[in-house]
Amino acid sequence: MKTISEQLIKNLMSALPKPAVPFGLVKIDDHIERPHDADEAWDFKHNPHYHLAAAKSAIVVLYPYQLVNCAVTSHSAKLASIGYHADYHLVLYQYLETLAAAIKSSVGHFDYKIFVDKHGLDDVKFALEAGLGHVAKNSLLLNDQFGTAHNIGYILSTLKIVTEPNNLPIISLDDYCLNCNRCEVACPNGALRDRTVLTTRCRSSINQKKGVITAAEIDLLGDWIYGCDICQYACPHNAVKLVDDGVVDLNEIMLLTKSTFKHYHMSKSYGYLGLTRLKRNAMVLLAKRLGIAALEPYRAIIARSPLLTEQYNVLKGIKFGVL
Ligand code: B12
Ligand code: SF4
Ligand code: SF4
Repeated sequence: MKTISEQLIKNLMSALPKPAVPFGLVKIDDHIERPHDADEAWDFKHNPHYHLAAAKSAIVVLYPYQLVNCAVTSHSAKLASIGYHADYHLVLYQYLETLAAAIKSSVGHFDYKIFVDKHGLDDVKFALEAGLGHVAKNSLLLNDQFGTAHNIGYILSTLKIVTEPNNLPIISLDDYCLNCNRCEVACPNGALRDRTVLTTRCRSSINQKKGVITAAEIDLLGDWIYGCDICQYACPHNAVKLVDDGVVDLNEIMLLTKSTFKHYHMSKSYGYLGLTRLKRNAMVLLAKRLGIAALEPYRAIIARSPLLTEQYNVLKGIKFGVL
């Protein structure tokens, strides 16, 4: 079995052509306690051995990003900061691939699997166990240096980690939230309770859901076509930069073709939503702000898609207070 020390990882990371990122290590137990009724879905979410049978450790990395904010007009909408920047799924995956290759060239072959958001397992839990921060009241991992504006990724591998006995990762007992509750107050939908998100009320959850957005959900949507950063803006541990290109034009979204969508949007973190869901969100925001008449120029486009037609029918039944 191959071993690796924390110091070697640090040295290899500092030689990579990317900004320094905080990292931590997690030792994976040989035996994972499973509830008696655990099914495949449970294993996918909680059992590292389901993903890599001989997993011994994880190298967990926080990849910071700049939070951005900007003004919207009646026909534009905001993208979450992770949608403004290059797609973190790709960037962070590539970063971890490069790190894994550097480790291989140093210690020789080992098996590994990379996780960034969509690959299974609970990312916040891994970062927590790696001692990289604590779960904040906005439910995200809060790191003392980078606040909550970072993405989490890790290399699950068969490498045995060698740490100094007094240098083992400690689950953070610090709580940088203390008596603060600015995020809970700032959330326009009251979606934050007990450090978890009430997904039925969270705009980020609603604008990423599948299917039609119901009348009750439309009421909860704000200016966001993808995600929502309000509970991160509110946090004193985060810095927000004002930009003037952080919005998308809703009319332009309605006119996108498959190829223009692919060209301009597929390489962003919201590209996975696909063209139809993006148009669904644009339709909802246009109708909410300007009334159903704002969709008149797009009736032929809407008629070609069952989801957009269904969404149009929901919107038709709502009486909007037009801006
Ligand atoms: C599903 C999901 C969502 C859903 C539901 C979120 C949720 N909290 O359940 C929605 C769409 C709402 C969402 C929104 C966002 N998400 Co999200 N999401 C995920 C995903 C894919 C799975 C999370 C999950 O399984 N939730 C269901 C169960 C496990 O939730 P839970 O039991 O309530 O556990 C949550 C909390 O309780 C807490 N938690 C974990 N362990 C512990 C332990 C203790 C003791 C406590 C108290 C809490 C706690 O973290 C868990 C995940 O949020 C993860 C990636 C991953 N693979 O883990 C990213 C992830 C959590 N999301 C992320 C991001 C960036 C966001 C957004 C900021 C994006 C945006 N701008 O819109 C928002 C933030 C909303 C918010 N305030 O949380 C990042 C968070 C990075 C960080 N700093 O923590 C992750 C880790 C993706 C990544 N790899 O970077 N997300
Ligand atoms: S992402 Fe937006 S809607 Fe969701 S909990 Fe945070 S502030 Fe509330
Ligand atoms: S706003 Fe306050 S309560 Fe919310 S995550 Fe930041 S420090 Fe914690």
